[in-house]
Amino acid sequence: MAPYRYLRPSAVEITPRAVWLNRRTALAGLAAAALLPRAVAAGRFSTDEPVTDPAVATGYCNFFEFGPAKDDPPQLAHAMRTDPWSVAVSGEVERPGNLPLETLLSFPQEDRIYRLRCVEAWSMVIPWTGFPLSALLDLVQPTAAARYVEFETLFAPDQMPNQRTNALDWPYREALRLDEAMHPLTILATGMYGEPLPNQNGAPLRLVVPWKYGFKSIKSIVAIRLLRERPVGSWQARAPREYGFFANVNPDVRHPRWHQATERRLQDGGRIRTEMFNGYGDEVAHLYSGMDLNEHY
Ligand SMILES: Nc1nc2c(c(=O)[nH]1)N[C@H]1C(S)=C(S)[C@@H](COP(=O)(O)O)O[C@H]1N2
Ligand SMILES: [Mo]
Repeated sequence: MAPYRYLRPSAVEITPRAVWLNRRTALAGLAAAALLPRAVAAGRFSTDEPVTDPAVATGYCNFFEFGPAKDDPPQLAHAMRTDPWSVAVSGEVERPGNLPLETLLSFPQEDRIYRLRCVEAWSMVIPWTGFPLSALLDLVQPTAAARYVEFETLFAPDQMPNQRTNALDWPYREALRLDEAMHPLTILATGMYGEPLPNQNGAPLRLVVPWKYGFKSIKSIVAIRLLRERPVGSWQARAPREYGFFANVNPDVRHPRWHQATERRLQDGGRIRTEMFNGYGDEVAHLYSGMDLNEHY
C-alpha cells in the first residue's frame, strides 16, 4: 500500500456538491492507481442526503487536543505525525499485538455516507471510506470474557498543544459495548470524500459510530483494549451528567444545558428535527431492547 498523502488544509477548496461528485468520479481513477484507500461504491448503509461541503467538514472540527475552537484543528493538526502508525491491541484477546496501519489498510475498504450528529446540536453528512471495526476484532479474536472495547487517541503534547493543559484527562478515551463495536454500521474510517483522512478529522484512523453523538467517534486511534468491565470515557469522566456512556442520539433526552430535539445541518443552515438513533433505529434499536433509553444519556 502506498504511503498516505496528507490532505493539507490549504489544499481544501470550496467545492459545490456537483463538482465534488465529478471529482469523486475522477478520484476513482486515482484510487485504482493505489494512491488512495480502495473503496467500493457506497452501499446499503449510506444515506442519499446531500453531503456536506468538504471545506466545511474539514474546516469546522472538534479535536480538543488542538484546542477548543472549531478552527484550531484545521490550523494546527498538520503538526501531528501519522507515519509510521500502528494500533496496539491488548486485553481480553487471543491475539494481542501491534497492528501496523498498512495491515488495516489492506482490509477491504468501503464507502459509507453517514450523518454525524454532534452533542452540540450541529450535524453534517460525510462520505467516509473505511472498514467495519468487526474486521479488526475478528482478526484479534476477543476472548469469551470480553464485553467492552476501549479506544485511545495519540498522546503527544509536543504535537498537540492542548494536551499541555488539563482541559481533559488525556489521552482522549472512548468505548463501546462489544455488540455495538461488532455492529456493521460501526467503522474505522481511513478516508473521507475519497481522500485519506485529513489530520484534523482524525488521521490516519478514527472510529465512526453514526447513531451516537459525535464525541464517541474518537480520532487518531493508537490503542484498542478489550475489557471485562465498562470503562469511563474522557468526556464522561469530565461531566458525567452531560456525557453518558451510551450517548445514543435521542431527541427526547435533553443535554442539561440545551434540548436535543433539533439540530443545525451545517452549511445549508437549516434546523431539522433530530431522529432517534440519528435515523439508524431500524438497524440498531434491537441493541437496546429492555433498556430505558431516557435513563441512558
Ligand atoms: N481524539 C478526539 N476525538 C474526537 C474529538 C476530540 O476532541 N478528540 N471530538 C469528538 C467530537 S465532539 C466530534 S463531534 C467529532 C467531530 O468529528 P469531525 O471534526 O471529523 O467532524 O469527533 C470526535 N472525536
Ligand atoms: Mo461533538
